[in-house]
Amino acid sequence: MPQVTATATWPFGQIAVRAAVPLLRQGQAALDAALAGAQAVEDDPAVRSVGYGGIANSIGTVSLDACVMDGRTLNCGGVAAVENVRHVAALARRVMERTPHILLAGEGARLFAVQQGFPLDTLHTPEAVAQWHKERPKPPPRPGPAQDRGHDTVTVLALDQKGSLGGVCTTSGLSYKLPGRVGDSPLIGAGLYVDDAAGAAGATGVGEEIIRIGGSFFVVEQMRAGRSPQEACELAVRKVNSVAVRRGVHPARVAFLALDVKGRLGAACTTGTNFQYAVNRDADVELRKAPEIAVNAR
Ligand code: SD4
Repeated sequence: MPQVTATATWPFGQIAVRAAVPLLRQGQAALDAALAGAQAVEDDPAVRSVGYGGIANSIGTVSLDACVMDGRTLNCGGVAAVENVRHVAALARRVMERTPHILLAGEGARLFAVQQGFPLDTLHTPEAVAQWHKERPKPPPRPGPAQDRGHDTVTVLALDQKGSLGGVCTTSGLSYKLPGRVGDSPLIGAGLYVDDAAGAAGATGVGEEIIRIGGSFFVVEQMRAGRSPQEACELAVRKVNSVAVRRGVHPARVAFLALDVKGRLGAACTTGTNFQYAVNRDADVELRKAPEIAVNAR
């Protein structure tokens, strides 16, 4: 029986791993456990970049993106730019299970949430509103590279007792983004990709740079080609770096996290990203720091 594994992005990923691992140990499927982990972070008002208490866009609206993917079947679902729904990862799963589609956006996604019995909620906390007023950029965003003014997605990857993988990604996205902006996080292949035949990968950071290289799919395809999760993440960061140099916007802030069916982990980030991720170890959860790959690294 494989050793169950749960890993999640950033220090608040510890909340997700703590919620996911007991479920994996009980024999639950990887996707169920990853979703429970992601939801625990969505519910935490102290996490200012996911779910309830997320930082708002440029006009003060909290707009969430999420997706889920099941490595057994490649079934997947996502929701983008959704307002007033706290559990957007669970909503993404409903898209996967109860519609013929993969991605619902904006008002349609919110309507679907209501039809599915999700409560409509305010996602603002007094603390997040105060932070928004204090830090919001003046004047509003202009054309050019996406600005890194604060973000942090939780991506949870899990390996269950049957040796299957599942992944979930959920975020309020880049702070102060333009209304309607959608990042990598709800896009299958960008913010998340999971295939039992190759591995699971998730991304965090400036979504525009992740989408541009098809980030998570790229990582999984490197594993399919025989590379370790660590090698695969490093190659993806090198690719981001080379594109960022070509576009004159380096260093782009991006990180990747990967897990394969043997339970091997990989993680890497661009310089200055200071990416950490949580993983279960014995009875506890450990926080690890990913290597930073410099722009000119060979
Ligand atoms: C986005 N990738 O919306 C997300 C933001 C984020 O770590 O991860 N941050 O672009």
